[in-house]
Amino acid sequence: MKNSNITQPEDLRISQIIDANLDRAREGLRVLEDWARFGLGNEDFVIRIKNFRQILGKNHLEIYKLSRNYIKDQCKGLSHVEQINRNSSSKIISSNSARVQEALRVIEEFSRIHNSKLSKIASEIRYEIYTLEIELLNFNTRKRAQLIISKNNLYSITDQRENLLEIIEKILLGGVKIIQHRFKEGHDKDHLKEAIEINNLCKKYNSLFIVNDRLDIALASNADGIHLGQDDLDIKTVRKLLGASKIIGVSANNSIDIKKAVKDECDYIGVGPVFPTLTKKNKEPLGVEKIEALTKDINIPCFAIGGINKSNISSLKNHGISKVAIVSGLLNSKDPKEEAIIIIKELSHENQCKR
Ligand code: TZP
Ligand code: MG
Repeated sequence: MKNSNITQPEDLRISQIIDANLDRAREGLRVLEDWARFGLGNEDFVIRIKNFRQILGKNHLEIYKLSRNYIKDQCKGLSHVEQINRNSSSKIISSNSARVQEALRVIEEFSRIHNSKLSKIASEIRYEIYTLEIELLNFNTRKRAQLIISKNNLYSITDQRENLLEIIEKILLGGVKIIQHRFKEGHDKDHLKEAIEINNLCKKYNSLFIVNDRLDIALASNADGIHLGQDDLDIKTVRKLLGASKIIGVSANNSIDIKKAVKDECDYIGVGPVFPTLTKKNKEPLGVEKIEALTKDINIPCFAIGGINKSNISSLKNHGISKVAIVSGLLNSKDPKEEAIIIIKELSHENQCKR
């Protein structure tokens, strides 16, 4: 051994423990790395995880490998029911981060006397894995939400009315996967209560719950994200306060605001009003051509909004617009579930448009 700090452990059982745990840690890291690479497409995570794997690889000395079969492992092949329950990528991230953390702790303890360098490395990487785990989970949550936004073309926005929850449930039953809670009047404590109720409904139907304007209500109701207007808090401030796991949507109605929202890394944009609407009376409609021109080169999802209902969707589709956000067209419908089904079908790919 070149490094004079490293001595043969006095007991081969210790070498065997270190060998097993270096394997364990490196395997766990490989699982995380492959998810970062193929599941998240995130190069930064891949580089960080690969670096940990390589450091451990370099420190996986012959003396450890040679002790691999010193004592026959009686526990080989033992599994736990929890392993079968890892049915989501988040659970896989958590369990493999724990696997790496535990293995590193064992290495840290058992190498302390004969290989202080390895012990220190194990301790340092273990702390970094705690942070990495949270970052991966946050990124994963946001990725999932982004996927829902990119795959779903109908976005339903609420207004304020008595039987709102009942209607929302019907809309969710119709297959809508994105709901925004929008309110302009009333008391905050009522808004929060309603937000929590809508969020629970959304979770029941695997749908996203987004709060309009209000960061406090979004945080307190544990919404999946927030929708900001041009006069609300800016994206960067909201991202800092809301964290990396949440969605931020922005209303932008001109090319400058749209470009700024994209640069500030918002997750989607609402553009409108397309048509005249009673829901936002004092805004001049932009028209379909203008919305097409504003959104055609934007590489994040753009939802047209304002005065949209099942009878004017074909004119949007003729201009290549296939994502819409609707307030009254769904809430005022006699049969919101059926209305949602019809609109989703109209917007779908079978009903092809230019892009
Ligand atoms: N932003 C631009 S238009 C609009 C908003 C919030 C209101 C859309 O409501 P409706 O009832 O779908 O026309
Ligand atoms: Mg607003």
